[in-house]
Amino acid sequence: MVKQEVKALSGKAAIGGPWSLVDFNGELKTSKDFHGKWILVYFGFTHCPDICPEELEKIAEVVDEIDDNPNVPNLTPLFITVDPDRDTIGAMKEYLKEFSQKVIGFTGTSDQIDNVCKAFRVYYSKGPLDEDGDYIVDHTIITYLVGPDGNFVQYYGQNVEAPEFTKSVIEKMKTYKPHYDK
Ligand SMILES: [Cu+2]
Repeated sequence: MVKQEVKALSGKAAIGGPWSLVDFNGELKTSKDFHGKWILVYFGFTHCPDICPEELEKIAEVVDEIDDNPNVPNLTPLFITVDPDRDTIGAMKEYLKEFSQKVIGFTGTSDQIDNVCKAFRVYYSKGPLDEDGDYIVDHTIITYLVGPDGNFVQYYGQNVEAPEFTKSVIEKMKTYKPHYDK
């Protein structure tokens, strides 16, 4: 992530907001369905060669640590695809079970994906097709922590390792004050 993006993210303007997507069981879900829960939101795609697998492993580790901690609430991880053409609900389900039974996969129409990416200020761009018709999708690598009121709390970049990440989530949970003003 470039410096400017970090700056933008730490600004006052809201990150996140309402969204509606289709989960990997084929059910239409909205951000409201997760009110009352702590969630992690990560954007990626199942054909991602190395970054998404690494980030998903990290997320799975953080979530297990949090869920094992009796002093804090549980954490629900969401994986939202930036490649809805290839990431069907079946493909998402097959892929995500390799990492954790807890991660919920989301796909949707291009408009739905566009909207949620804009809300979280996630950038994504489909690359050129190679000779096999394969392509990669360049995308922002950030995991967002969203509180039970549905508001964004904190973001974690690729450089944040699982122990530091876990520690921060615990701290955010313990010092949390909800804002039910939406
Ligand atoms: Cu990726």
